[in-house]
Amino acid sequence: MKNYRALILLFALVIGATGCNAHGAATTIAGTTGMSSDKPKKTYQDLVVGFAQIGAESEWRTADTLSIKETAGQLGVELEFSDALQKQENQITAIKKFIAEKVDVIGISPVVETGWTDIFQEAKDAGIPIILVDRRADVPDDLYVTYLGSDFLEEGRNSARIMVNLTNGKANIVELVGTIGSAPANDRSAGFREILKGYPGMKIIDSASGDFTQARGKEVMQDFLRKHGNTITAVFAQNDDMALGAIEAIEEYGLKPGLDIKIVSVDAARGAFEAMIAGTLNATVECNPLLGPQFFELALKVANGEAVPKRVTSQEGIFFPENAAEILPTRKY
Ligand code: GZL
Repeated sequence: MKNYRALILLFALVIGATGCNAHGAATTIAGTTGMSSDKPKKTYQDLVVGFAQIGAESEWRTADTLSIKETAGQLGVELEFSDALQKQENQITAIKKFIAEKVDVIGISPVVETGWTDIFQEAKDAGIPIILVDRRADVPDDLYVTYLGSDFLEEGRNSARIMVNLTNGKANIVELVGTIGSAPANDRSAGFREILKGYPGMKIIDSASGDFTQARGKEVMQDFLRKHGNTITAVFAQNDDMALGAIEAIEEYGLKPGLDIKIVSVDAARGAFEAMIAGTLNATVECNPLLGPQFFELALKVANGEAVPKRVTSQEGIFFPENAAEILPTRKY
């Protein structure tokens, strides 16, 4: 009798430790979605993905969201999409919802780098893999499967190299920083300063966050002009939206953006090309938001338990006023 009970107990334990996600795919114990050899491979049409987007703060983000949604529609993926209005607590709530819905894969662009370990562990315990898209999270490697996004450090380095050339190695620079604590803000600042170390004539005389928005970028630039006036000779804007805000502020102050004050920004969104054509922006370093196709390709592989690289970077260029008019019609965002 004892053996029979033991057998029943063992059987119950095994069943209790495994579960099924939204679509019947068995998940193995403690957090990995494994595919037994005899299970049929998932296709895009039976894939359910939860995506926790940051918000709609910039042209870049709008293009990124469009790429995710359009690609899901084209592939026939069931997409649960959440816009967090740039608040981490809303992204955490979204992940909890995706876990409850037992989606196959979770994608997230973390608004800031820290504060994710607990919720990512919950997803792992539920057997739902996480893909980082666009921005990095400061978590142990086992809590996400892969990170798809740009090399923000190199974007900062390239911005500085361009600024040195534009100013012949001598400038009083004000820096418009992105969202405080975000990977792009941290890395673009670090990469920019790494290059400037070699140029003592390049001085950062002020730095403040415009939170990646045009409105805040304008307000911060107005503050800089009140404090430093025409001693400012250059602006490093960590995205195009803040650069456009700075351009407005500089014009209202009575100086010529692009001439009196050189401006370099990041993203290479449509507004930047229009500003370069107007002569008010001197260069933009591309940060590609069209991550939808790569994201869903990774998501399907991950859902089928296939190996994927831990880091996937997007290819990007640098653009200048000389050929902005010719390139603008070819831009997708
Ligand atoms: C960068 C992305 C940044 C963009 C901003 O990959 O996270 O966030 O540079 C956007 O425009 O708001």
